[in-house]
Amino acid sequence: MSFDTKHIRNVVLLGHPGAGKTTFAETMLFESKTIGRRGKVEEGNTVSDYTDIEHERGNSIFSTLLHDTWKESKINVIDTPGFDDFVGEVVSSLKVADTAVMLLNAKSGVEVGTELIWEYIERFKAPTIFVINQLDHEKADYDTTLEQARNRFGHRVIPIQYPLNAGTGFNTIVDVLRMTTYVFPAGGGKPEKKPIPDSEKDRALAMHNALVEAAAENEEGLMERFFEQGTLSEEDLAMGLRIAIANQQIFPVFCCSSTNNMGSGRIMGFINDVCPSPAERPAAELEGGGTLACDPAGDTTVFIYKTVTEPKVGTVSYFKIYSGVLRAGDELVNANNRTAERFGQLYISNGKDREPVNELRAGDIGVTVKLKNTHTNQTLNPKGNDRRIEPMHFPDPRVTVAVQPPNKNDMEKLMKALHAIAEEDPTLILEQSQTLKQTLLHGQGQLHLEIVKNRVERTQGVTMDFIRPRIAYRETITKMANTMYRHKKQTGGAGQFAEVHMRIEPFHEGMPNPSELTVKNTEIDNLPWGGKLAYLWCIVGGSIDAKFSSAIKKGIMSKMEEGPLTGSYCQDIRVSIFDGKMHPVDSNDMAFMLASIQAFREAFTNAGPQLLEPIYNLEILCSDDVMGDVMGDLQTRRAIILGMDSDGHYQKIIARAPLAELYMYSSTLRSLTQGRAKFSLKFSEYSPVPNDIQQKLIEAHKAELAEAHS
Ligand SMILES: Nc1nc2c(ncn2[C@@H]2O[C@H](COP(=O)(O)OP(=O)(O)O)[C@@H](O)[C@H]2O)c(=O)[nH]1
Ligand SMILES: [Mg+2]
Repeated sequence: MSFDTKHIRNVVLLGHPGAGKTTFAETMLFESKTIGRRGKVEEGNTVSDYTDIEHERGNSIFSTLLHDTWKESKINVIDTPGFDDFVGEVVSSLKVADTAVMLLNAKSGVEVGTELIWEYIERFKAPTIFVINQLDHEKADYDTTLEQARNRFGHRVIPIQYPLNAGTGFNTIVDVLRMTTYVFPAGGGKPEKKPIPDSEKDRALAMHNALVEAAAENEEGLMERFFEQGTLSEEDLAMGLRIAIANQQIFPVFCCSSTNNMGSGRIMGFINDVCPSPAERPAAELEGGGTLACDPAGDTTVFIYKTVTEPKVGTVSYFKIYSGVLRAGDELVNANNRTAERFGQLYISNGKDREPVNELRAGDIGVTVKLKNTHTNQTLNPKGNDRRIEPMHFPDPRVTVAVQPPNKNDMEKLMKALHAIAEEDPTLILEQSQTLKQTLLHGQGQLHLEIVKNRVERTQGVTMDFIRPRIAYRETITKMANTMYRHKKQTGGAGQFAEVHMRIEPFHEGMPNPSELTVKNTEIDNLPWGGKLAYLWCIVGGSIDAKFSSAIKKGIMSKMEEGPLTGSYCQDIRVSIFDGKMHPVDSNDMAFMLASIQAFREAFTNAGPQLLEPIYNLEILCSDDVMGDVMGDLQTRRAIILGMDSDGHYQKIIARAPLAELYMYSSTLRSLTQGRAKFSLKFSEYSPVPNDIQQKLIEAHKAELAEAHS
């Protein structure tokens, strides 16, 4: 059966790992009678966590598409992993969802994962409801959790429910929207509705009025009626809430115990009654400008938000229909690469179970298989229409490892496997680094990379080792040096002769011409790896013919590419060629190039050579109690603290540190803080390596060369 756009609700479950998203999803499916038995995360039998890796780890790694029906609505539910290693899954799920459901754990309140995800909720301007879960836990603390949420996310966080008896015996919720009390039977499920007890009437009424006022606030008509009548009719209240939620003016708060199956029915009811349908969200933005309204009568536009490869099946593509109707058998054209694709079968999905359907309408989310050449972030339309939904933007990688197979012969196989995974996972970047002569994997965290490794080994049968990536050092000089070099070879017939006199200096923008030299020609090149080479031709009186200038420069460039200290790129150097000698027969380009290489090497060594290393800006957010440990650890990493800022019960640390000291920082930080910190990383600049470390690096390079030549 196919659902009308106005009866579709797309929700994404978000929250810190362990908040109870997967368990909550399970109770939604159970309460809506989509499944007959509730699985448990611990027993590895939930609908959402269905992969082997998830069973082994005991938590979600991938986003999972589920669906159920509640009253008139089909609710598509995307369960997401909470770890920031898998933030890509949060981004893609938020892209296609119309309402975010943020789960808070009543025993731990607002956590680092909550904070991280909030950034994305704001970025996507997603209508959001909060669910305070685990109210049955002996340490459940509703008031503190609510207070933290209001402190962090503002007064738009407004409770619709509060628990009467949070803790081990939890079974009662006061609902201040309906002004009723829900009392659940022992096994959960459908609650009994009772009047609000006298002792709670004042509190409930005050909360009800706050809710009504907030709902009226953003609509002039409602505000007037509110002032006239002192309250709002149920219809007006529902309308006010709809508008306020769609516009992110209210983030309502609900109560729940997922394991005891208490509360999910009311939340699904609210999603059905009040949360926006896909057509009630702002029109989708198109790449290159313009927007596309979610209209079932329009041309069909399908956006792929996720692809995975499944054994036996091949490519599985998850999509949202942004406009029109998609029918099984339809042929559409990929607007990104012009491939014609047939949607042979359409499915709706509950984890690993897929059910075929004949058609899906604008706003709905579905699955298809066996598309030939269509990947995440691409859009398909009928032939002749090439609109593209604005693609998703994923965060920059935060960890890098070099990979190699234990057996060198497996390299090709490994690359193929990694390519396939990188194609599915936009947060994984595979790089063949010419500079470092290593294959690099950039990801969101060590856990992310471990999962990739696990998948490669399991599905492709290739093993791989993670090794520390080399660091892309740079070389430069700190003072001026003059040198001359004579290249002379007499072998039988024609000989080789060239003599070059050069001066090298540190280059900086706008520096005056060198004293005592007459500059005939200046070339300033931007180097492909950053920094500059200034090349000055200062030959007067023709001691070297100008035709050899480019050979001399070529010699210099060859050393700039492979610096004299450690073989790294050189940058920000000015070379002036001011004298030399030629031989009428034996001088040629080759001779001048060789002379120039030697002259440069010698001059460089005498010019206070300095290694530079990449420095990164770090931003760390951690809870108060782990701040000391985080700072202590930073001190062992040659980090410089630039600033600190406290933000609720969180501390923000801004620091700079050399990349060489940040290998696997994500996992250190996680174990140091038990997951109560997050960080981001951005390249800042190159800066000088301390002397003792420079000496060690030079020695290591010498040893490497000696080994290569032995
Ligand atoms: N006591 C209690 N435990 C819960 C509740 N919801 C989930 N849990 C437990 O919390 C753990 C994490 O749950 P899970 O659904 O995997 O959390 P997720 O990481 O947010 O998907 C599991 O051991 C669940 O059994 C709840 O409402 N009450
Ligand atoms: Mg989960």
